[in-house]
This record gives sequence, structure tokens and C-alpha cells, in this order.
Amino acid sequence: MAFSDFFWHGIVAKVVITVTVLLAPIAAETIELDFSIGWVTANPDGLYDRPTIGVNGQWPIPLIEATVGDRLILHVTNDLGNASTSLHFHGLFQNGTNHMDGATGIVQCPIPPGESFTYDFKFDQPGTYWYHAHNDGQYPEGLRGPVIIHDPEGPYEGEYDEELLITFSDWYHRSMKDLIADFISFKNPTGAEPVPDSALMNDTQNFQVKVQPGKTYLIHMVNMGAFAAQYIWFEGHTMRIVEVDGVWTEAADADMIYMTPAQRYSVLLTTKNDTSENFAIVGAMDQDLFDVLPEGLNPNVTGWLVYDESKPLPEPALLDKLDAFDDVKLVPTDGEELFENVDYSFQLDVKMDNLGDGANYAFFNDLTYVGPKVPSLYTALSVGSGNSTNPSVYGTNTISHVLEHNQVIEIVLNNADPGKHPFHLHGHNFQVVYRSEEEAGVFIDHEGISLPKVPMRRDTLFVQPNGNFVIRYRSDNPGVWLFHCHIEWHMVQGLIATIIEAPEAIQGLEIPDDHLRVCKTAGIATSGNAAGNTQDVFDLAGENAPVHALPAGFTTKGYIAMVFSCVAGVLGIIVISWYGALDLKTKEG
Ligand SMILES: *[C@@H]1O[C@H](CO)[C@@H](O)[C@H](O)[C@H]1NC(C)=O
Ligand SMILES: *[C@@H]1O[C@H](CO)[C@@H](O)[C@H](O)[C@H]1NC(C)=O
Ligand SMILES: *[C@@H]1O[C@H](CO)[C@@H](O)[C@H](O)[C@H]1NC(C)=O
Ligand SMILES: *[C@@H]1O[C@H](CO)[C@@H](O)[C@H](O)[C@H]1NC(C)=O
Ligand SMILES: [Cu+2]
Repeated sequence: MAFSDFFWHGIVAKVVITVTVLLAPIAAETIELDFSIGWVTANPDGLYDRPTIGVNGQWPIPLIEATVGDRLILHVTNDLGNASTSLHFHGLFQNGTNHMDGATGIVQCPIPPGESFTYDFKFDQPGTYWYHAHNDGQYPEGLRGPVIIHDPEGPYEGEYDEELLITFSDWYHRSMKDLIADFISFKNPTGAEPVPDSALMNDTQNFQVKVQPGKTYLIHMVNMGAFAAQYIWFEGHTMRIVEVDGVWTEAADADMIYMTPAQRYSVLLTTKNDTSENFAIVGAMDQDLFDVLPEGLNPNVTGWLVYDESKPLPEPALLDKLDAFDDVKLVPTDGEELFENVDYSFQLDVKMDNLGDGANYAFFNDLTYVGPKVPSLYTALSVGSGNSTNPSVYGTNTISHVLEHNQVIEIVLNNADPGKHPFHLHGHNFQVVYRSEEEAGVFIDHEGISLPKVPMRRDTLFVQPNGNFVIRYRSDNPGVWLFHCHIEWHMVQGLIATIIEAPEAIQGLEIPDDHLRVCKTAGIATSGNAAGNTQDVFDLAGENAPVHALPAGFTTKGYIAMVFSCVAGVLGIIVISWYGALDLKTKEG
């Protein structure tokens, strides 16, 4: 169903509801969908045909629309033939349905080719969301789509005439498998991320949004990209931000927004009273993130607000300075006040560094994430309630933090990396207590900082280069949730932590048979500690481990300098093959 059809259907439904509201509560619907996930060919930037992951033979994959309270039953069949998969619904709390959160190695096993798996949960929150594969760096192959959950009781109901959706994304021509092989490599010791080949607007370019004069539109926007944040603006029009990551906010005027991968905004946009001109819509990828600027790259994607199809589509003006709205200033309409009394605070220090294979990895507190042998949720459910609260059962390299139930949790994140990183917490949105400027270093304390009375809440927040942020939330959603950078390259580098929230309160959670069957097909154990030990849950012998650290005596800088100076020459080939052999030995040993 087209979005506009759904919209009109919504209007009709609303009329019916108004009539029946006195008689019965609004009946929630069950949306039942069948998704065959398989390869198709797509060429959204008009430059290159590539194998792309589609749904039911189509790409872009479907928009999923619902109303708060609806239930989704989604039957997924993996018809990829050569890759496993999973689906995560980004931003949904999955309260009571932790096992439907879609992250492989955390709450489910990867769905192998030929297998099927059912996601079944309720849409309890309004707003703009998205769904994507949460497995093996896969979503940038195309397996990501928008989700809109309508809110009949939303604070802006009646203030707009129509709803529109515009998605944004970066796009790569090569497969993730090939890109990852080149990225996590001794040939790329600085960890330079692959630069996208294009930016997309609604999964195309030169996208035309037909609008009528004198109307107000509620425009939902999602960045479904892998890497690049985008600056977004509508020439000649002001946006009124009213939603951020599923949280309604007091209306805030913005000429330009900055949207990282996984972030969402809804804005009210009022059109001109006349149709004399059309206006450019611009998405400009943040090039600060790119270590190299490939020749011929167009970092921008253009679309238009089309008032009159017979009028020209103007080229956007080039701006020297991109100055976006600061999201930390937003205020949720529900007025939830700052959690003042923190029960438990922990710190995550981010850095990038090399390991003994010469490749570049990402670290939280000097550990790089390596997935467990048993998905962490299954560990929580099988080691016994008493042992489930002991972080060690989740393994040495899962960067697990155990939280007590119904406490105020604070995470202090310090970024010792010159890049911006958009961090996402599963299962919650969080209050943004503080975000520093660039180069502020580590967070010291709150003294001298005036904290917001009603802080902005969202589920994905970027940290500035070498800066820090502080977030708080209440641990009222028992389950196993991830906290990770949403740049897919950094996920692959291990920038992931596991948050085990009140595991004693999810004991007895029933894992459906198809979830367990998928693990069996994949050859993955469903009980025991991170090493799969069911007898002694404190014995982690045989657990998955990262590659070894750099050999003693090699500083990272020296190593990088050597690789760089060697790559050019014949000598380089000899040294690198020696390193290759060393790498194999250290891995085996
Ligand atoms: C953008 O694409 C989605 C499908 O993903 C579609 O539902 C929507 O209507 C498109 N937006 C506009 C403004 O046409
Ligand atoms: C457009 O027309 C409406 C109704 O006449 C008026 O309230 C509004 O101020 C006008 N907007 C602009 C931008 O002129
Ligand atoms: C992309 O847009 C920005 C902002 O307007 C501009 O500075 C830059 O020159 C544009 N790049 C290209 C290749 O058009
Ligand atoms: C914790 O695990 C140990 C070792 O596997 C086991 O002996 C003990 O009974 C478990 N304790 C609880 C409270 O389940
Ligand atoms: Cu990152």
C-alpha cells in the first residue's frame, strides 16, 4: 500500500473511530507480513548495478506502517542462499519481547539460508523508526527500511494536513564482504573507512516531492545509512522539529539539521502560498568523516519540493559553512525531568588501535567486542537466576555490564578518537544530560555545568571528536541490550558493549521453537556461559577471543609508519608476508 493510500485509509479509519469511540476502545490491529529476503539487482544512484538485498523480489524494501498498540507478526524466510540474516526494529523498546530485538549473538542466532523465523511484538511507541539487518555488517547491502507508527493522540494532531516520509542514506557499489575484507586489514592500519559512492534521498536521486501551496506537512525523516551523517535542509523553508527518535518535542525552528545514521526527525513544514517556484532539498554527507575524498565523489544528494511541475528544478546554492541545529536543545513534550539521583554510573572510553594482525580495531575500556558462543540472552536464561547477574558468565570480550532493576543508570562516554560516533542504546531512549564540544577530552564532573531541567531524549546520540557525553535512563526494561556505535564499520571493528539489565527479572522468558531451531541449523548452542559451558558457568575456557595484541616492542605508530613506508617498495612485500606469517602463528598459538 502506498503511503498516501495508507494516509487516506487513516483518515477514513479516524472518522470511523470518532463515531465508535464512545462505544468501544480503539481496537488494535494485527499486521501480518511475509518477507522473503533475497538478492535483487538495484542501481539507485544510476551509476552501478549491484546485488542488493530485497524483500519479496523488491528493493527498496517495504515501509512498515502501524498505529500505536498494533501488533506485528513478521514471518521472515532467508532466501539469500549465501548469507545468514536477522531483522532489528531500531528504537523499539521490545518490553517483554527482548528475544524479538533482532541482534544476532545477543538475543538470537543468525537465520541461516533456507531457514525461517517469526518476529512477533507490539508497537508501543509512536514516531519514526526503521528496521535493518543486525548481523555481520549486512544492512548496507540494502536490508534496511522505514517504520512509521502513528499516534492518534499525538500533540501535533490537527496541526498538519498531510504526512510525508523521506529517507536518507549513503550507498556503496562494492559488497560489504569485500569492503570489510579490505577495511579490517594490515593494509589499512589507520582504519580508514570505505567512503560511500553516493548519497541517496528516498533511495534514489533527484527525488521530487509534490506539494501543494499553503499546506503544512509532517515530514518523517530517517538516516538509514552505514557511515555518513547528512546535513539536511529545504531551501526557502523552515523546519519545525517536533519529533526526535520517537520522542515528541516542543516545536523548534531549524534551517538545517544534522542526522547521523540511525537518527530520525519529524518536522512540520509549511509550504508557500504561491506556486511560482520549486525548491531544492539537500542532503550533504559530512565529509569530516572521510579520510580520503575520492575524485568525482558527489557528497550531496538533491531533491525538490515541487509546487509546479512545469517550472524549473533549481540547482541548490552551494554553502561554505554547514551550521545545523543542536539537537541537545530539544525539549520532550512529556516534560520528563532530569533524573537527579544516579544509582549507578559507569564509564566507556572509546579508542581505535591496532592488534597483532596489523588491522585497526575499536575499543571500549581497552576491550574490543567479540561475540560469545552462546547468544547472551540465552546465557542469561540458562545459567540460573543467581548466576545471571554475574557479568563474568557473559564472557571476557562482550564488554558486559549488569544493571539492577529500576535504578537510574548513567553512562559517561569519553571519545579518545578524532571521529564523530553516533551511539545507540537498544531497549531505551535516554536523557542527554550533557554533550561536550570537540576536543574537550574526558568528562570530569558536573560542577560548573548547568544541566537541563527537561533533557532531550533520543536513542542515538553522536559524540564530538575527542569529546564526551553523559546520558541517563531508568533500568525499567529487563533484558539484554546493546550499546554500540551505529557506524557499521565501527561495529565490525568491535565498538559494542552488552548491557544486561535486571536479568533475574526475565527468567522464564520463553524462547519460541523456531528461534531455537534456527540455532540448531546454524550449529550454535543455546545454553551455558559465553563459552558454551553448561557445567561450570564460570569456566570460560574456549570462549571466542580477539586477535592477539601487537608483538611487544612494536608501537602502533611505528607499525603504521613501517607498513606505510613498506607498501610502496619491493621490500614491503617481503616484510608484509613475514607479518602475514606471524599473524597466522599468533592466531593459532
Ligand atoms: C519515500 O519512499 C517511501 C517508501 O520507502 C514512500 O512510502 C514515500 O511515499 C516516499 N516519499 C515521498 C515523499 O514520496
Ligand atoms: C499564506 O496565507 C495564509 C492565509 O491567507 C496566511 O495566514 C499566511 O500568513 C500566508 N503565508 C505567507 C507565507 O504569506
Ligand atoms: C555539496 O554541498 C556543499 C554545501 O552546499 C558544498 O559546499 C559542496 O561544494 C557541494 N559539493 C559538490 C561536489 O557539489
Ligand atoms: C551458579 O553456577 C554454578 C557453577 O556452574 C552452580 O554450581 C551454581 O548452582 C549456580 N548458582 C545458581 C544460584 O544458580
Ligand atoms: Cu563509530
